[in-house]
Parts: sequence; structure tokens; C-alpha cells
Amino acid sequence: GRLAILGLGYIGLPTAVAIATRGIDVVGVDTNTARVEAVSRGEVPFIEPDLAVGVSGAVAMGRLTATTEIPEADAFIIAVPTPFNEDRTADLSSVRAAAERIAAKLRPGNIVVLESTSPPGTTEKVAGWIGDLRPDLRMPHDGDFGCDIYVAHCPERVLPGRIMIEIVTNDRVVGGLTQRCAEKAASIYRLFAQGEILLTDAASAEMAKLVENAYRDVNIAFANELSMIADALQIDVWEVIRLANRHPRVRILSPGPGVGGHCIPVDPWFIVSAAPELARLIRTAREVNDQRPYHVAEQVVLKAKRFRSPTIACLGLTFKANVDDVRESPAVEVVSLIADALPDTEILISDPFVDALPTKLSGYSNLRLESAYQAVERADIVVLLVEHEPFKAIRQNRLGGKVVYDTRGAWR
Ligand code: SAJ
Repeated sequence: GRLAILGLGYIGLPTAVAIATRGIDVVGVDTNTARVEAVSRGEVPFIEPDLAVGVSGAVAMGRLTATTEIPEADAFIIAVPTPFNEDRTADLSSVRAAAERIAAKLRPGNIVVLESTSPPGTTEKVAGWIGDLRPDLRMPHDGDFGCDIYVAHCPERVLPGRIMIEIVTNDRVVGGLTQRCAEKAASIYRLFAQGEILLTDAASAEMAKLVENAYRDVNIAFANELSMIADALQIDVWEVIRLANRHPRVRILSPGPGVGGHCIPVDPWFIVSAAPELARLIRTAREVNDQRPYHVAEQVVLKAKRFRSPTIACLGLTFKANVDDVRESPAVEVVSLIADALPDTEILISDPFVDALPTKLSGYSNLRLESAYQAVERADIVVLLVEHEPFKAIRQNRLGGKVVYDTRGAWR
């Protein structure tokens, strides 16, 4: 058998490796030629533990190839991004383009799985888009007498930084447009998933994925709100959380400078736009978390006002610890807000996972990337934005005499 995966990103590439490693021929398809060339050479275009060795191995064995063209295959997995539009509805253009490109190559018996996080009803739409282009094929919605193409949703749910582990160990939800579609799609995941495979309908699978991320968002918002309340009451939020978490049924997450990544800040909006009147808590959580960078930047500016010409060190730029991903990073947002508010203040930025300033920060003349050592050494104010492992190891005596703002509670 041969499997095609559309999208060689954080989900598509690890999935390709997981399946290729099981002895299946996998063709990775991406519209980005640079990425296709990198993968063809056995290289990984981003940092993720254990992925590099997986890709180079799978390519060397000849099990994984990459191309910009859709091949013929027995099964197709769509793992392209689903960003959101200005009005916070899902932008399905990449999913649609992928479905339409697959359509031309489909043969009876093929399986199409959507892995991209999508609003309820998207899997149905995928089948519709394909059906429109291929009236010769019976699609799942065409009736009760079986179909030629099996369409299902199997949302990815791996955690960046732990993708190669979780892709194998996580339970998987497989939602089919029909029961048979779910069973067919499940057969792909049985190849490599060691967790349980849970069969359901497509809309439930779509919703389950959104709910997982909304759940986390709401819980982080709870912690972030607590942090602001505690600050106002001059109580140490970390101490409060540490104590409350000793209750057998309480598990409060950590406050931070905001919620980043391309999933948690986006997915809850798909629920809000599906049920705007009802999704009140979910919407508010989003707003609380989106507001966090402003609050953190404001606190830093207040601290800076105590100095005549302070130097500020901002440690961390990525969206969370120990990854190299700066997209939708609240740390980047905080830095740009501080730089806007204090245009004459020297701001030293350090991040062991980042070697150039992200575009959003490249226009400021008062920003500079530095080693953590230099940044801390020279700063009057040290702001910890991401609890990267090397930052946690910074010795407390090096922070002595400086104003320290630890947004992650890592130096407690
Ligand atoms: N964060 C906090 N406090 C916390 C936990 C996280 O401020 O206590 C922040 C992080 O710093 C980061 C953001 O939240 O900015 C999100 O980080 P994360 O580690 O919670 O999640 P992601 O975005 O890396 O991955 C999530 C995961 N979803 C859940 O845990 C429910 C992952 O399993 C999903 O596959 C992924 O989204 C996705 O792609 O949807």
C-alpha cells in the first residue's frame, strides 16, 4: 500500500515518519518546494525532538519521499493548516485546495482522512468538494448502498516538544462520515498508534478536538485571571496555586504572558463562531488570554519608570518552553509592546532556540539579541517570558540587585 500525506508540517511530517517506519511507502506532499527539497534530502525544516533522526532514516530506507505533486495512493491524509480569518471564522482554503487536488487522483476504495483541526461540518464539506469534481465516484453522503471513497476526520492532538512520543502513545479519535468510513480510516492509525482508537462520527470528532483545546484555554485563562487578582491583592499567585493544588480535585495550570501556538489561540474561536450566543465562557477565556501580553508589558513599563535610563532583558521569545516556534508567541507580543512604549530604552533579548529576531521585532532600533549571560549581566530589569531549561538554570546570585519579573514562576 501507499499513503500520501498533504502538508509536511508539525503534524504531517511526524505522521509520515510514524507510518513509513512501519514499512509503508509514504509520499509527503507540500506546496512549499524548499520544504519538499529539504525532506527529500532527509532534513527537517524545524526543531522537534527525535524527528530529524526519523526523517533521515525513513528517507534513507526509501520509505519516505517528498514531492509537490499529488501521487496516486490508497489513502490520503490531509494535514494542512486551518488558520482563522479576520472575523475569526476558520480559513478552510488550504483544506479545500488539498481536497480538490486529491480528487483528480482518487480511485474507488481510497480513504481520505482530514487531520487538520476544523470546525464541525468540515469533513462533510471535504467529501462534498471531492464529489463535485468527481461525479463518477460514490461519496459517503450519496446514499446507504456503500461508497467508493471513505472519508473521515482524525484530529491530531500531539504536543509540540513531545510529538514523536505522543503520535504513537496518544489515543486517537476517528470520526467517519459513515461507520464504514471510520473503520477504514482507523486501519491507517492501527499501523502505528499504540493508544486506543475510538470510533465515532465526523462531527463529534471535529468537536472533540476543538473542545480539548478550548478546555486547556479556559483553564489557562483561569490561572491568568488568578494571577491578576493576586497581583491586585498583593498575594503571591504561585504560592496560592501551589497550596490549592494540594486539594485532591484541584489542578490549576500556570499563569504566563499569554497563550500562543497555532492551535489553542485559534481553535476555541471555531466553537465561538459555531455557537456565538452560547459560547460565553470560551469566548471570555480567549479574551482573558489575549489580554495577558498587554498586562505583562504594562507591568514592565511601570517597573522601568523607576529608572532614569534602564536596560531591560527579556528572556524567551518562543510560544512556550523548549521549542523553537515563535509564531503566535505572546513573548514576541510582550517585547513589541514594551519596545513601542519605551522607544528609547535598550532592550536585550535572549532565546537559545532563536537565532534571528522575528519579523515582527525586526523594525525596532532599541532591540538586540544577546546571550542570556550578557543580557542578564547588563540589565536593570530582567523579564522571564519563557521558562526554557537553560534559563531555569540561571543562578539567583546573578539576578541579585536587579528588578526581576518572572512571568512563568520558573525562578521560585
Ligand atoms: N501555557 C500557559 N500555562 C500553562 C500551560 C500552557 O500559559 O499552564 C501556554 C504555553 O506557554 C503556550 C500555550 O499555553 O503559550 C499553549 O501551550 P500548550 O503546551 O498548552 O499547548 P500546545 O499549543 O503546544 O499544544 C496544544 C495541545 N493541546 C492540549 O494539550 C489540549 C496539543 O495536545 C494539541 O495537539 C495542540 O495544541 C494542537 O495542535 O492542537
